[in-house]
Formats: sequence, C-alpha cells, structure tokens
Amino acid sequence: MPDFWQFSTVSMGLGPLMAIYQARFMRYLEDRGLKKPSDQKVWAFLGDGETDEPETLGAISLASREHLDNLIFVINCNLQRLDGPVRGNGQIIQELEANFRGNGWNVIKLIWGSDWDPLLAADKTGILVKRMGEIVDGEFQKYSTESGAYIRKHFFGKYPETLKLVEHLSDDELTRLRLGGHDPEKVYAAFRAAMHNKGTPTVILTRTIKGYGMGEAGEGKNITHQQKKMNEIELREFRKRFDIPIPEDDVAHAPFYRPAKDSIEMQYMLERRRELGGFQPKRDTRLRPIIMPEDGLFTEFEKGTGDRPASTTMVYLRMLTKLVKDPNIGKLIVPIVPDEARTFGMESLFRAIGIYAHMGQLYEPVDAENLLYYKEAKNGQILEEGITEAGSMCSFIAAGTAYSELRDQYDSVLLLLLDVRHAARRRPRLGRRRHARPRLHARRHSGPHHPERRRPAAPGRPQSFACLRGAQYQSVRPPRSRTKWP
Ligand SMILES: Cc1ncc(C[n+]2csc(CCOP(=O)(O)OP(=O)(O)O)c2C)c(N)n1
Ligand SMILES: [Mg+2]
Repeated sequence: MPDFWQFSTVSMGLGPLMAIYQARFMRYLEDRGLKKPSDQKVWAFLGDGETDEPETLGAISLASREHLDNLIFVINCNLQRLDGPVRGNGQIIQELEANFRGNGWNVIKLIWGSDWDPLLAADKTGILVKRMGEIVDGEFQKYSTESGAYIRKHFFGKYPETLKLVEHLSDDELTRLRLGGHDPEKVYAAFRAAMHNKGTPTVILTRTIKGYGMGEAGEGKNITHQQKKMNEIELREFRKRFDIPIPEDDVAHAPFYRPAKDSIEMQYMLERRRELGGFQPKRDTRLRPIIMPEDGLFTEFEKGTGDRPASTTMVYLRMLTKLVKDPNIGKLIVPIVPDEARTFGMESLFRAIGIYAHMGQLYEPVDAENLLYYKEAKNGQILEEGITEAGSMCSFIAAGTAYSELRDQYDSVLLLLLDVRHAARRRPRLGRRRHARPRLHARRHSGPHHPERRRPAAPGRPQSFACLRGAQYQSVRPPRSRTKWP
C-alpha cells in the first residue's frame, strides 16, 4: 500500500523508536528552515507488552533531551500480552511511569473512568487510593473476568471503609465501573492535555481491557488474542451491553451499524475527517523534480587517480564536500553519522555545515581554537547520532520518507542520505587495483553460466565512476503517484 502509509513504523518496538526519530527529524527540518514550523504531532500507539522490547524504551531519553513536545506516546495498558499478564506480580503502569518520568517525560495516567470519580470524592481517608495502588496486575486482570460479587468481596472487601463506599451500588453496577481507556470523556481530556503540553514529550498510560465488550467470549482472558469470532449468544450480549440499535432478528448476521447521515455522530465524524484533509492517511508522491548538479561535478572521479591509490573514504568525503556545496541540492543532504566521523576524516565538515543541535552550542568546545572544531548549531546539517546504529537507521528512514511531507513547502525534495561509516568500510574503488572485483553480480543461480548475462567483468579492469552517469542519476527520483487528491 505505497500510497497509504505516510510514515513507516513496522513491527513491535521499532514503531516507538521510529516515532522518536521521526519527531526529531521534523524538528531538524524546522530548525534548518526546510519546513514551516507547525503544531503537527507524531502519535505512537503502543502495547504494554511491547514496552518489553529493548528498542521501545531505548531512546526515550533522546526525546526529552531534544524537548520533543511534538511527540505523544499512547501506551495501551490492558495488562496482557499474548500468553498472559505483562507483569502478573507487579504493576506495569507504575513501572512505566517511573521509567518515563525519570527520563523527563510528561506522564498522563488514564486509569480510572468517570464512574470512579464519585467514589474517589467520597474517599476522605485515601483508603480507596491505597487499595487501588496495592493490587498487582494479575489480580486487576481477574476483576475484568469476574462477577460484581467477586469484585465487591475481593477488591472493596479488603477494608470495611472501601466496602462501605460501594454499598449503594448493585453487583451489576460494580462490573460496569468503567476504566479510563474506555471512557471517551477521560480519553478526550488526556489527549487534549497531551496536545497542549510544552517543552517535553508526553506519554499517556491508559488502562483498558483486552477484548472489551466480548463478555464470556474472551474479555480480559488470556486467550483473548486468539479469539477472532463471537457466537450468536455472545453477539446478543454485546448488542445489549452497548445498546446498539440493530434489530433483534439481524444480530446473528453481525451487520454493520451505520448511524444516519444527519445524526450528530456522523456529522461530528465527517467534520473531523474534513479537518484532517481526507478519510485515510495518504502518501502523496507527486513531486517537482530536483535540479541536479552540473554535469562536471564528478569529472575528476571519472578519470581515476592513476597510479596513486586513493581510499574510498577520501574519495567519498571529497564527493560529499562537493555535494553539500551545490547551490541546489547541497542543503538537502543529510549526513547521518553514528560517532565515527573523525575516523574517516569527516571533521572538515563539522565547521563547514555544522552539527545539528536544537539547543545550539551552550559551551565553548575544547577544540574551539582548532579550525575544524566541534561546531554544534541549531541549523547544523550533520546528524551526529552518537553511538546508536538503530537510531541512525531511524533518522535514515525519516529522512528518506520526508519528501512526502515536504512537498507542499519545498520544490526540491530529494534528501540524500549518507552514512559515512557504511560507505567507508567498502573496499577502495579508485586508482590501481590489485584485485579487481566483478563489475556485475556473480551468478546467483545454479544453472550453467550464460556468457551474455550476469557475467563477471574482465579481471584487472578498474571500476569507474562513469557508471553513475546520466540515466542512473535520475533513477533516484521518487516514483510518480498513481492516485490524485480528491
Ligand atoms: C517484534 C515482534 N515480536 C513479536 C511479535 C508477535 N506479537 C504480536 S502481538 C504480540 C503481543 C502484544 O502485546 P501488547 O504489546 O501488550 O499489545 P496488546 O495486544 O495487548 O494490545 C506479540 C508478541 C511481533 N508482531 N513483532
Ligand atoms: Mg497488552
């Protein structure tokens, strides 16, 4: 679905990591004047089990360090992963709160629904809050599968004061005390608070029930993830519980329910869609082509260096230096370096184009006297990622997909991505070579060698940069979109 996804996320753990770097890259574009500042947000929706992936929490300190208030995590804490509880003997929400707060995030806990507000107001001694804080997740999960009588006995019954707080409620009402994540008003309030927070990223820890409303079919149970269908009795229960206006006779076919076009629900939803600019996320790849560098830019490399061998690193750096100076595409190049620029002689670029730092440079660097000092700047061009290959990869993806965002504001949208370390590890390609490598890929199939196709180059023939001429330059242009705006 190339036209659907605007931002890449993929599997568990990588989405959250990617979201952080995506938000940072948007800031980078703004700070460098390539994108108009806006209140656009990156929302990442995570599972509580997903937070056990090392990548999920691995870069959260970066988000607060960079003051990414354009980033919001919503962690759906249903206390379950696939096989069982995330922290049966502990409390995942408290654990996550400590982790995020310690890392400088704004933490919003969306745990208890409005039904609990009067109980909390009546709890003058704080004993209800104490009770809420002492149950472990395994027990908390069990309440969502049990009867009201069970909840009264085991949750409220622990202390006479808490038992008294709910004496006016029936068992049935006890099972319906909604949790925060299932209360639209609380959800609205939390999301709104997150959107207006300034200076730090926000995480919303929201308590939900897996399979909410499925009742006997699997609500809150360990098998919920495998439960894909509901039988007729369960469907009837579902309809009754949520008061869905579908006629009794139709329930068995599980028809869709669509409110009337002029109902306030429909009008509200349509209005929101209009505000968002459409019904689906959309990757628009219609672009004005960039202005390519002059033909002669790489002539020197085409000639080679004759008998004087040159390292790939040296040549690469020289090409990079030429490219960043190009009046048209120079500023669109994003060198992404996981802390080994100096190893490859790239420090010459530090001063020339600067190292990106949202805060600028708040100190005088030890090598300030040096011509090639460590220059950080708000409009710096180099992304010095520090020692994180995963983070660098995320910046790479964010930069590589940024064209879909920039198209309205910028006519040149090719972002050239250069990971210095990767390129420099390749074998030298210029000058005299002792062992020429095949110019084309060797045979991948096991059949007989075909002389015309996929044959190796004659040994001893030097590789030339001429192979990058003409048409191949242009092949890096993003494909034309097949769809049109409505
Ligand atoms: C990297 C990766 N590991 C494992 C899985 C398999 N998997 C899919 S969903 C899931 C459980 C998710 O639990 P949680 O994050 O709590 O989300 P929930 O379904 O409870 O909302 C697992 C292990 C996956 N899709 N990707
Ligand atoms: Mg879960």
